[in-house]
Amino acid sequence: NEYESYISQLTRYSDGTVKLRNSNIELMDQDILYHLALGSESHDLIEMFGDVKFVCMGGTPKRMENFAHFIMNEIGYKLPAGTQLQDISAYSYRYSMYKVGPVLAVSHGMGTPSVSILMHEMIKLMYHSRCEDPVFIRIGTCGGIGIDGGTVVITEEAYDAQLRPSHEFTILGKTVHRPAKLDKKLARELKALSGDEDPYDTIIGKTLCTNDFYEGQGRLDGAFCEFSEQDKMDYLNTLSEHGIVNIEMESTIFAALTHHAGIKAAVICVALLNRLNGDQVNSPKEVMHEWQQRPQELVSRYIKKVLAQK
Ligand code: DUR
Repeated sequence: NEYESYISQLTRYSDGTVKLRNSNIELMDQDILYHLALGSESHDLIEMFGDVKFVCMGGTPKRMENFAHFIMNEIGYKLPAGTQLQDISAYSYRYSMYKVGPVLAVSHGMGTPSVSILMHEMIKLMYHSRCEDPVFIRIGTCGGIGIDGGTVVITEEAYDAQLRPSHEFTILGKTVHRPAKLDKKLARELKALSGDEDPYDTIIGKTLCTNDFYEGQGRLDGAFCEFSEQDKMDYLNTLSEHGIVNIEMESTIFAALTHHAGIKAAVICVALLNRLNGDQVNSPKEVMHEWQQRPQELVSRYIKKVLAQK
């Protein structure tokens, strides 16, 4: 449609490389990506990252390091003899980043502010590196609503805590909303890669994004709780009536900034529990570890499929 082609003109050069919607950047002598420990002059970003096609993000450094090793094996990528995977952003002491051929695995921390800072720098990294048509995928965890722990959820649309399909920014003291849109086609493509043989469900649904894990997600077990169990259940049921199947803390900012940048994006989270049954995350750690492989497995199938088409 018209809006999409407008966004695409704003955000893409004809060769598919990322255009920045900020003319200040090209006027600067150098651009320091402070929280990644990279810079446009200190590093040859085109040489380092020019071939990146898939940017996979998740909360913790360890999970993303595991993902990097996993995807290396899956796509049969060989590191030069005698070398090891390295955390490219180690000296930021903020985020971790691993590169495996066309795949970047980056940790984004918890919640909106952390993801927001990273997204600005990752989008600029795509621009400086002249990456062509990169796809961003968040691989995360969430609380399910009416779904079992271990279920994989592909986000169809992200909603803020007031059930608006957008992310609210405060810029120069003013409130700005940007649509929290994800690529519907990509979501369907990912869903199609979930196998009938998988011993768990993979579903597409709406995701609620909150600014807190406890009171913000209607938990009864935070340091404070000034609502009743009935209030909590009423709230979760209202969410469910709106088609919301899971709750996490990053989807609206991730969707809003990728969409604003014209970057194709998806959010895939595994549910760690069914919030209709409780609030504590108490499954054995081996079980949760296995569950967290599930979104990675789906992303791997997608990456292998795209690479095979090239
Ligand atoms: N998360 C939630 N709620 C849950 C389970 C997981 O927000 O019930 C996600 C988002 C956040 C981190 O990054 O995991 C909090 O544990």
